[in-house]
Amino acid sequence: MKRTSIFIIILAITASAAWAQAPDADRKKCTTTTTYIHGLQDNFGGGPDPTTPSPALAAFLGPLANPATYDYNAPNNHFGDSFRICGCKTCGGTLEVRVRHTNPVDIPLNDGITVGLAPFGPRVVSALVWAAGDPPVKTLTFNLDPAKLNEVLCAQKTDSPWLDVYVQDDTTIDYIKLTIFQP
Ligand SMILES: [Ca+2]
Ligand SMILES: [Ca+2]
Ligand SMILES: [Ca+2]
Repeated sequence: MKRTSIFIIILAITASAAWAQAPDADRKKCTTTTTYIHGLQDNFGGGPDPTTPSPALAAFLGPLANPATYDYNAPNNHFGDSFRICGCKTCGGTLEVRVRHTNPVDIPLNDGITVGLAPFGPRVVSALVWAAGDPPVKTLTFNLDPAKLNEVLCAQKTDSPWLDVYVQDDTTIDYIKLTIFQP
């Protein structure tokens, strides 16, 4: 199945909830909101949705067993996908990830999500995916700190830096929606 890659640029005055959380000074500097959606929003169905890892993430995932696409159901997997950002300077952003326990379930409570550039020195996000008592399907949302985001993106010294997302190892990803605020 073909990947869905929706690329929307909105000159944003209208505010999302995430936008409303940006500091006032940053909000004035950034008038462009870009949303990237990878993976079909198909509720984990319809077969696997492919990923497009950056060269650095592909090298990181290479030695790991059981690489995962979107909607990949088996436990003990390593999921990675990358987003190519237009320009390195941002006022922050948000990351939305639809997740589900794999079937069969294994040990999702120790699963982690990491956002940065493989092999993940500076990190924009480093967190557990699941908390005790969570339902087996949920949507994660992270606010992306602009200083950490700029550190990872601008260090690449390119107009099209990568942002890598890595999740392991008993979680299935339906889709990832990345929103970036820029001047
Ligand atoms: Ca699918
Ligand atoms: Ca696990
Ligand atoms: Ca999907």
